[in-house]
Amino acid sequence: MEPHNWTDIIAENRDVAPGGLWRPRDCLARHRVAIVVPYRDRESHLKVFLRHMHKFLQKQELDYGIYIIDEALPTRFNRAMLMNIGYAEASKQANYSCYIFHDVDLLPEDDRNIYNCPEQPRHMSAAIDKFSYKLPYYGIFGGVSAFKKEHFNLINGFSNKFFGWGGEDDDLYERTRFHKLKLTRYSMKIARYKMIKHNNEPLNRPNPKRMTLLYSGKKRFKTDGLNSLKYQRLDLQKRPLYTWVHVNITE
Ligand code: NGS
Repeated sequence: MEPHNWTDIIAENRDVAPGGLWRPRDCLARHRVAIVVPYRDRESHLKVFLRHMHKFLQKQELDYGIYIIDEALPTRFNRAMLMNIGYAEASKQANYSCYIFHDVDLLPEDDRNIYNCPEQPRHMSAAIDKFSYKLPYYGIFGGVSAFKKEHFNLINGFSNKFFGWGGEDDDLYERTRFHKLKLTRYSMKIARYKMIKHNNEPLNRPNPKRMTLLYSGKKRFKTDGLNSLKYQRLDLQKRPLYTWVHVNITE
């Protein structure tokens, strides 16, 4: 049994404009924030995510839009490439100054976890319940990360080469360091997230080449990323609670 149906979730969020856009009515928000979510076949997560996120972001009085980047079958899932596509597609829709790259199964727990982009890139999901709210290793950069537009451009976005699970976030960390940017985090009390439970996906198996790609990544920072991004946009729909971008990519 599904805990919520779309009709109810849409009804709870009447203020959200088509495409999943919202802005405060009585003040001008300082930041325009695009939330970019890589996605494939996780409808039950998406419902929980949207219910949580619209309320959460509105409390922060942000001017935001939610972009769900849905990868068509049969290509292996490429989380990083979907982030790059989300960046490119959201940029065509509005003049965002801040991009938050967000897994669909992570829910921020603390209202002090402000979804803006500070001077330096921020790893947002430092304390996840699944890891007993501890950081698994210092350079971990997966889950949720925030970049100012200029910084994401500077590092040439994510690599497009990581198909399957793992490594793409470590490569992002290396790109960030290489460009002399500093990874920042909120305190572990604030950066708390709940992970929605799921079984490991058969379509997102660990990529056996991820270590090789990671170790040779530096050679490709300049040529593999936003400037080499190729995809086919199959559809874009401004759905009631999010902008849906359906894309085809090839390996
Ligand atoms: C590392 C992966 C990262 C991943 C992290 C946490 O080993 O991509 O585990 O994963 N790096 C490589 O595989 C090279 S988690 O336990 O959250 O699924 O983000």
